[in-house]
Amino acid sequence: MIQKFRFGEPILSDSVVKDIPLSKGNVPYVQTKSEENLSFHYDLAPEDAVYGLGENMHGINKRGFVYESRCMDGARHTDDRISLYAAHNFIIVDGNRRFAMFLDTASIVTYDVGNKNIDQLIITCKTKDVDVYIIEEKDLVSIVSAFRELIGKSYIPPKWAFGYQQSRWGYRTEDDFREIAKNYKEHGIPLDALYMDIDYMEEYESFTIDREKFPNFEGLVDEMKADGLHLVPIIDAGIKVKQGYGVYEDGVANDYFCKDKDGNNFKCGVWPGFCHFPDVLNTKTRAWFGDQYRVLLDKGIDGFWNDMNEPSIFYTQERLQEAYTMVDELRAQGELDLHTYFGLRSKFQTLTSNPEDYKLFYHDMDGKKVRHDAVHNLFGYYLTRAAAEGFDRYNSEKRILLFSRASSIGMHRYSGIWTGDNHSWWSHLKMNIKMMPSLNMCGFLYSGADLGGFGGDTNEELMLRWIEFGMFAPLMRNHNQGRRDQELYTFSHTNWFKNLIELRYAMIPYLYSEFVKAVQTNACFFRPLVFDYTKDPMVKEIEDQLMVGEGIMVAPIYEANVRGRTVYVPEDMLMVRMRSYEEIQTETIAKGMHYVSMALDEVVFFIKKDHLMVLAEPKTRTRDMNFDQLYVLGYITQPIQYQLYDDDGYSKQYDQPDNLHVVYATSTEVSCASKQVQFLKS
Ligand code: MIG
Repeated sequence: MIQKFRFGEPILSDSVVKDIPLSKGNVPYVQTKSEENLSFHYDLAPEDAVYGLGENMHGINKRGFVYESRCMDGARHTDDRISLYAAHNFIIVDGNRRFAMFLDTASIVTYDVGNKNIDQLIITCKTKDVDVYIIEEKDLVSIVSAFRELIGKSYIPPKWAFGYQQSRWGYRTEDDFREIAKNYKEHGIPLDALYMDIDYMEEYESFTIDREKFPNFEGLVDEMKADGLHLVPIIDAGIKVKQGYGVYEDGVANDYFCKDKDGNNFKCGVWPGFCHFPDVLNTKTRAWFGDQYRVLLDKGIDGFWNDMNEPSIFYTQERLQEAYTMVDELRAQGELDLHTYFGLRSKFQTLTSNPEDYKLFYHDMDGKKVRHDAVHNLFGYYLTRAAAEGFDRYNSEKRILLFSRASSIGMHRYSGIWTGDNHSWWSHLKMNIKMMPSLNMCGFLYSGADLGGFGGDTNEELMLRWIEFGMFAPLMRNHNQGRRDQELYTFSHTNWFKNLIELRYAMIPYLYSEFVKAVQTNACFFRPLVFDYTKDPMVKEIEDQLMVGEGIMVAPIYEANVRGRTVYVPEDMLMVRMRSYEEIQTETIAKGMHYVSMALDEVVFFIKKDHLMVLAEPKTRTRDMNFDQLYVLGYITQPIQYQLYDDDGYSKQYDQPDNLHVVYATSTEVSCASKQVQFLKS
């Protein structure tokens, strides 16, 4: 059951797709206080776990920490961070009582989940204009599906986006891309996409191409396409202030940019230098911005990633001026004392992503002037929505790959997300594992982290372990800015990587099927064990094992120098150990605690009893795979049916009945009316 309560006059966010009649009276479960701020208080029982909050720090159970919904560009995801790039205001309390809350607001929200006081959950809103939804259901799975039904179906990318993807901030020329593609090919490592970071643009101007470095961009796209590879360019939110740059001139001429308090186009510094922000909260501007992608779509591009759309602000003239004044004053004073020294230092350290700067500009929300900070968390969402709506106008039949860095709930209908600038740290692999189910609860199914770690230098062991988890994630992209290259062929055991990536490809039939079904049924693709084993007291605190799709459990390694780990097996399962597509061992494993060895080059996963893993023979490109000839693994004790979802991978007719293929299996036989299927021989 969902109840909706309205406080003040919330700005419409389009986060939800269902009209819920307003309830009167008090919000149940919580104590509402409307003092300086609007806040909600709940006394946590000792056994209560708190889930949700999507892309944020710490574990699956959010207890013990403070979180904030404030889309923010910050490259160091250290334990003291309280927000990342997203604002996902969905929170579940599960224990003594069970309910969920969704706060529909584009402004800042803080969650103290038993931090200041271990027994208190306090949710504080920056604004008093909020829609609050309370969801009550019989279990966690139903709570999430009720919420997801409220916010609408998640985005589905083209099937090739389930292939392996390689990125790096540092590919600069046409030949760089040819070189990467060639190396992957020579090592026989499957690959579906190469990413173009900001260096393909002319002076970081979105929707332009540096013709010196990419004289034949069109030719490159075609050449890659012929080889089954997709080039995926980045789009930055800020539009460079520069005469002669069409997008800038067009934007100025038509008033498409956010304004400062005096009505001038708001200016701030990002990658291109001084920029204006497209006012994507305005319908006309959104259409204009979305149409800009055509320059690249026309050249055969069929995937994009939207970056810097929190929006990220490196500096403003206003804040710099303050800093200069401080320098002048302090210089005039002569010697600094400790206090003034630290003041000076912090003045410069706080130039970037400064909350004050987000109060300097305004949106024209179709006639209504709104200061940015009141709608801050909508910007990335609406910029990405602009793109998705543009793609739809361009060609409504075809799926385009799209994911964004900033997000809020609602955007999940238009695109996926990646989780931003992590580091090549073991702790970030662990965080990646724990974040995935939270993202799924909030509707972000097509998501993933930069495998291997974006910042800092990875090493072969970390890369292997990250791949061994990342091979289960819908978005499987290796991205990096470190000094050390981390393309998979740069390590010594390239064959291990080849085998692992082939295994990922082999699993695409299962991953894709489970992904689309999760979208259609508003389920989580990645789930904590407690979602499935509601009555098992053992699973409540297990956060380093996840359910993947309906039938699989993974227990990844996220620590250095270990060659195995303890796994809790919540029911009798089939343990599958794979070294390559040809080297597979299976063994049934009984419910209970087990120490399971996992060599560096092995991936181990578990299949629930009477469920199937469906595989196909891997190829070096998704398009070359035969999805009509399938192989299954399973531990079958009685006749079962598996609903396999499959489609052409491009068109949007997800509901066509012939996309569903029923696979029948017994312990000895397997069949399907519309696909060739047999047991995989181990
Ligand atoms: O300020 O485009 O998260 O993936 O490589 C850095 C350069 C800007 C941040 C993105 C990252 C990307 C990088 N960008």
